[in-house]
Amino acid sequence: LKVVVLGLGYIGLPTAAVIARTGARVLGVDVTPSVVETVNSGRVHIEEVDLDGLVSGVVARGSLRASLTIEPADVFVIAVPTPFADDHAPDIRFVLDAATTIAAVLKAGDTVILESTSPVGTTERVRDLLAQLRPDLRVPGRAGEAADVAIAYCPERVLPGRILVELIDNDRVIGGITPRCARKALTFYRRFVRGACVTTNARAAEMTKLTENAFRDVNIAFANELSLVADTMGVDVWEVIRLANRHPRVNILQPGPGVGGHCIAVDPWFLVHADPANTPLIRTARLVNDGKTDHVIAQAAALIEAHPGAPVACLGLAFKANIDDFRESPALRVAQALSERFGARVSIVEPYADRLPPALEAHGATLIDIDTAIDACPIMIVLVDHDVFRSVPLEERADKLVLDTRGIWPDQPAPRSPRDALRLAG
Ligand code: SAJ
Repeated sequence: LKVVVLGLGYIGLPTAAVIARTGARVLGVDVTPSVVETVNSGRVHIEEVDLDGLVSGVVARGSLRASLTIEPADVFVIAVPTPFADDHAPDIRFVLDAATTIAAVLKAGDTVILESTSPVGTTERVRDLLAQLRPDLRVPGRAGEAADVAIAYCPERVLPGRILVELIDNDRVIGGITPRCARKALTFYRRFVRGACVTTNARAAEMTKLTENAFRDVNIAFANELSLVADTMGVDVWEVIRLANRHPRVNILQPGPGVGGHCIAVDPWFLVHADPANTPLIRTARLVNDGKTDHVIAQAAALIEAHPGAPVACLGLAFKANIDDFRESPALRVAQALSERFGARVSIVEPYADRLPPALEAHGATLIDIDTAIDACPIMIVLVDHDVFRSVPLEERADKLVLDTRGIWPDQPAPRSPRDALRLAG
């Protein structure tokens, strides 16, 4: 079996490597020369648990290669980004580019699978584009009609930090343009997926993916809204959630400085954009989560202003714990806003970064380690729940002024909130 994976990013590269491990010959195609070179030398350009060893192994065995140009294959997997424009309209240009690339080498008997998170109807657009570019091939149409190629949508569902485990263990939803397409794609996923493979149609599979991430966003928004109310009431939100979650049918997620990453902060907009009139809840959740970041910026600024001259450490830039991914990160937004306002008073601790993003450096922020922060910074703004921050014992931070947006230090003495700090400061 020969497989081409288009897009060697956070999803494409691990997927390509896992397929290569099953004995298939895999070609990874990417538009970025440095990515192709890195993979061909057996190395990885992204940080993900165990990915480096897997990639170096399959590249050394010759099962995985990377290239800027496509080759004929039996199965094509599209794993390219689907960003959105300023008005939140989904941008499926890269998916259509990938389909155009595939059209050049497509032959009867091949399977084309879209994995990128996409607005409902995208797989049908891929089908229509292939039909237009390759009038010599019969693309799937109605159920029961014969077709030369199979086309399906199968969303990735992996969690950064657990990608190699979840690629294999998670259940997969496989949506075919027709039931025959779904069955063909299912045979492919059965090579490496241990979880259940459930088939449906392409539109339902597309909406399922958007629904999963919108569900999480709405639930995080609930936690974030609670954190604001609890603050007004002078109650510890973490304790309230812990206690409420003892109810057998309540399971509240954790508040934070907002929602980041390239999925949960993006995908709900695809639903809102498709049907604005019927999505007030999903839309509001997005606004609540983005608004939480502004709230944290205001809280932190109030704390810093109440203690003139005191050095400040922002703990974390990543969009969530224990990863090196800074895309759409609320922590980064907070750190940026604070360094813009308070300049070189603000230092950043981020064990997953070698250097600061230029926008932060431009305002005089420096990257320091956690020990230096403990020694030098009386004000600490916790923005990411990295294990290395969580493990700082009370005796090293008892006298600090802390704004803990992730609830990692439940034993921190007051002032735990900036309101308390301001009260103490008079
Ligand atoms: N977050 C909170 N509170 C929580 C949980 C998360 O504030 O209780 C924040 C995180 O700090 C982060 C953001 O939400 O900023 C998103 O993190 P996440 O761990 O919820 O999700 P992602 O973006 O890493 O991965 C999600 C997953 N989707 C779901 O859990 C429904 C993953 O399974 C998907 O494959 C991935 O999106 C994707 O690629 O779509």
